[in-house]
Amino acid sequence: MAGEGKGVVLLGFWPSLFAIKVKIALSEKHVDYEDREEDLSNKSDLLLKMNPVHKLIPVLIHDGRPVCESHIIIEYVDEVWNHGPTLLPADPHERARSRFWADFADKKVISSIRSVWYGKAEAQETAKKELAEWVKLLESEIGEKAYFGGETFGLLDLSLVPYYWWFLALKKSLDLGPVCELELPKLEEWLKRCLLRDSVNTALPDLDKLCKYIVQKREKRLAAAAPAN
Ligand SMILES: N[C@@H](CCC(=O)N[C@@H](CS)C(=O)NCC(=O)O)C(=O)O
Ligand SMILES: *[C@@H]1O[C@H](CO)[C@@H](O)[C@H](O)[C@H]1NC(C)=O
Repeated sequence: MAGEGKGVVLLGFWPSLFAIKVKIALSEKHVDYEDREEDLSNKSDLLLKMNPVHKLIPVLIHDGRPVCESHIIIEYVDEVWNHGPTLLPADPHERARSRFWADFADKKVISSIRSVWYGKAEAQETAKKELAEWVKLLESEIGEKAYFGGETFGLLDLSLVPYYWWFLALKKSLDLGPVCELELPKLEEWLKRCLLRDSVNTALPDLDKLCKYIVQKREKRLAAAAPAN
């Protein structure tokens, strides 16, 4: 079956911020891979076989063997290619700090993003406030640093940049009220710096395309959830 031979295959889905993170990591490490889009409403046999536990993308298939969960994939990529870790900071405390904030985004920020995206009335209002708090927290965490990791682009930057891109797309496509008035000069400067990298630039989807996707999915979800009359 395709994907079980030698080489590197990524099972992904273009708007998925989990898949985007992995794409940036692969590109930073100059790994050649086949990017295979999944239809998440009709998952391939390969995906179900390679990630039978979660049945989620992204999955990295390296010489026929799967690696699942985006953060685990990124650390794997960092260890395996180009002579060991360069995306993870060398200092153990810095490494722990990077993992902490990447995990914070994967647990906290993602759930606010999902509720802002799909939530109705009150639930959506609450999620907007949470999202505002999370971005303010990240604005203060980057502080005067060029990158989240310090002087150089690393694991934490590639983990957070898709979140920030999604935040911009949500702001542009839905009515986020006061969230739009937030001043985030540090994050804006950081994003500009990140966008100068080919790895980031090619992995992030077109912002307008992402906005359209967000609006369409929200309408579909809300229509499906509405009681029939
Ligand atoms: N914790 C997982 C999350 C992956 C995830 O949520 N993937 C979504 C797409 S963004 C998915 O595959 N959804 C399909 C489904 O829910 O059936 C990771 O970090 O890789
Ligand atoms: C689901 O995917 C398979 C191939 O993986 C395809 O043959 C089939 O037509 C798809 N079904 C739908 C409903 O899109």
